[in-house]
Amino acid sequence: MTSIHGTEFDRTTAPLAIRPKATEDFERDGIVCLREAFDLSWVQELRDLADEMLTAENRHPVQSQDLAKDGDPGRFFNEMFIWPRHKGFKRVVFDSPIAAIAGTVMGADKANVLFDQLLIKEPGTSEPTPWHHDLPFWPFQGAQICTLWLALDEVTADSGAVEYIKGSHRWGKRYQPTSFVGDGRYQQKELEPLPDLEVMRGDLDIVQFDMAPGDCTLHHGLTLHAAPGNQSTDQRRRAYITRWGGDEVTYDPRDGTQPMLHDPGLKAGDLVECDLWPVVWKRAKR
Ligand SMILES: O=C(O)CCC(=O)C(=O)O
Repeated sequence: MTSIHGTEFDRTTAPLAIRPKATEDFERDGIVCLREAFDLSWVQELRDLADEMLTAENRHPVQSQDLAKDGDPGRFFNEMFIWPRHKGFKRVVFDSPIAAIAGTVMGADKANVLFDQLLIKEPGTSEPTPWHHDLPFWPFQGAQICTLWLALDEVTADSGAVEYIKGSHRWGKRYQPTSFVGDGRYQQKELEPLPDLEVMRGDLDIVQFDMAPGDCTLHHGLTLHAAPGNQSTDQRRRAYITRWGGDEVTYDPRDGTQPMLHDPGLKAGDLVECDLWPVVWKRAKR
């Protein structure tokens, strides 16, 4: 047991917000939204941490970027692999219910943190997040890989809520990663190009959630998703995003994947379990 904000908290137990159906929905649709999954004290802590990162003077040369194009009136801030570099984020990863939620929803016996990320779209940001699915960006293989997207603000379609194509994790496809900075830096020749999903939109089952601070979504590593810019004039869109591996996730270093924080010291095919990708949660014996 860990003591947080004066209350005893067992972080091996996922909160009640995880409906028994959540794992079923996640498996079927590749996306599930959990309401009130995080206590507002965690949300406030993360808001403060996010704002600290926004004004940090020494940005990481690789893991930190401003993604909005020149002339965009807003700001699209991206920062990755934060917890290994910042004890405030480390506390959230290890002491909040975040790992238990990810592991429980994936139906896994354990959850390893792969990396964390802030994606912040300030009001007036026109830059959309392009359609993509996550797994081809990363040097991992496995069926239990997911992303937890935690809303730190009210999120609506207007302020940049993410859209997800339900069931796309079961299409049996792996598409070329689409670089968020708009170049072809993550080309992998064995992958097929992403079809024009905007043209196909009418035939797709697309879901988008209005979210309150503390709500989160979990999407599968192969679920296709995108997000509009933040068209609002005064509503910030701060998201704290964590990436998780469950059971039997292995290391698959390939050309054309996103740079990790450092060499994990693993061989191809090794289970993803090391200092960079530690186990944060284990299921209590069933
Ligand atoms: O927040 C966004 O704009 C996109 C999120 C995303 O691509 C992700 O969570 O993998």
